[in-house]
Amino acid sequence: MNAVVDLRSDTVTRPTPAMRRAMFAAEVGDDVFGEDPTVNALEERAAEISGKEAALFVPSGTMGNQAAIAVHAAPGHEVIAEDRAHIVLYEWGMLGRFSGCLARTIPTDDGRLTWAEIRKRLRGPSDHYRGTGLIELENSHNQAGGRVYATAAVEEICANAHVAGVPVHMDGARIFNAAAALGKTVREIVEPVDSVSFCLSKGLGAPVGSMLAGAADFIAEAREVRKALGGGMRQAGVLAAAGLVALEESPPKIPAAHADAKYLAESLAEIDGIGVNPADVETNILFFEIAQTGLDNADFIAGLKARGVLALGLAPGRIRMVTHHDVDRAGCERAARAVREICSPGR
Ligand code: TLP
Repeated sequence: MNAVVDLRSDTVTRPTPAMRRAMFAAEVGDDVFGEDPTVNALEERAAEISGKEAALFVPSGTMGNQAAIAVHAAPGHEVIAEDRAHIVLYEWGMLGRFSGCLARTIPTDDGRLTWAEIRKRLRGPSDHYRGTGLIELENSHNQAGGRVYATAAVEEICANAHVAGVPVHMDGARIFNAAAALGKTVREIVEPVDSVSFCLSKGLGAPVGSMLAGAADFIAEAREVRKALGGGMRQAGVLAAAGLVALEESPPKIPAAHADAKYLAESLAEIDGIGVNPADVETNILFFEIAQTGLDNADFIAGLKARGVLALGLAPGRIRMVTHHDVDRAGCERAARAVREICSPGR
C-alpha cells in the first residue's frame, strides 16, 4: 500500500527538494542583531507581497497573531472576532494571558463577520470599560471550513473601523488560499487591513514559520514582542530560505489542492450517513458530519487510519480533511473509498 494519505492538516507537508537545496545553501547571520541576510530578504519579500511597509519572520502563526494583538491592543481592551476564531479557541488563551484582552465574539454560520454585526459590539472607552481595541478577521476561516471573505466586505469593515479609530488585523494563515479562491493577489486582499499574519508552513508547504506584515512602526514593536515571547531565532536563515522558495514555488500549486478538496466533498456527499455540502468548500478545508453513521469521532478516525488515511476530529461528530501539495487526486480517491467502506453495512 502507498504511504499514508495525511489529510489532518496542510501543516504536514514536507519541504520540497528546492526548499532543501535553498536551506543547505542559505547565507546566515544573527537575526536578533538583524544580520541574517536570508531572513532580511524574506521579510522584504513578504512586505512586498502584502503591500505593507515591513514584515517580520515569526516561528508560528500563533506568534504572529498574538504579537499583532499585543501591539494593536492594550490590557482591558475587547478584541472583536468570530466565535470560532483561531485566536480565541486555539491559541492557549494568549489573548487574555499575554495581552490582557477580552474576546468579544460574534457567532456566524460561515465564519465571515459583517460590519452590521461588528458595529453592534463596537464600544468605548468609558468610565467602566476600555472598549474595543481591535477587530480580527480570519481569512480563510479554518473552523468555518476554509471560507473566504469577499474583498468588498473587508473594505467595508476596515473603512468603518478606521473611522472609529479601531485597527483591523487579519489572521491570514491561509491567505494564499484565499487569494487563489478569489482570483486576486494577496496584496489586493490585505490592502485595507492594518496588519496581516500569514503562514509559510501551511498551504505554502515550508517547514517552519509565518510572517507578520504591517506599518514599519507596528513591525518594530512586534519585533520586541517576538523577542519577549522567545522568538528571537538567531541563524534563522536556514528556515527563511525555505520560506522564500515557498513564496515563489507554492502559490501555483494551490488551485489543485482546492480542486481536490471539492472532489473529496462531492465524493463524500454521495455516501449515506455523511453530511457535507460541496458548495461550502471554497478552498482546501473540508468539514463533514458523521452523526448519521452511528460512529463517534474516535471510531471513525480509527477506521480511516486502518485504511491508511489520516483526518482530524475537531468537534464531536465533525471530521476535518485538509488538502495540500503532498496529497494528490489518487490520495483523495483513496480517502473517499475509505469513508465509503466505513459507512457501508457489514464494515
Ligand atoms: N491551525 C492548525 C491547528 O491549530 C488547528 C491547523 O491544523 O489548521 N490561524 C489559523 C487560521 C490556523 O488555522 C492556525 C493553525 C494558526 C493561526 C496557528 O498557526 P501555528 O500552528 O503556526 O501557530
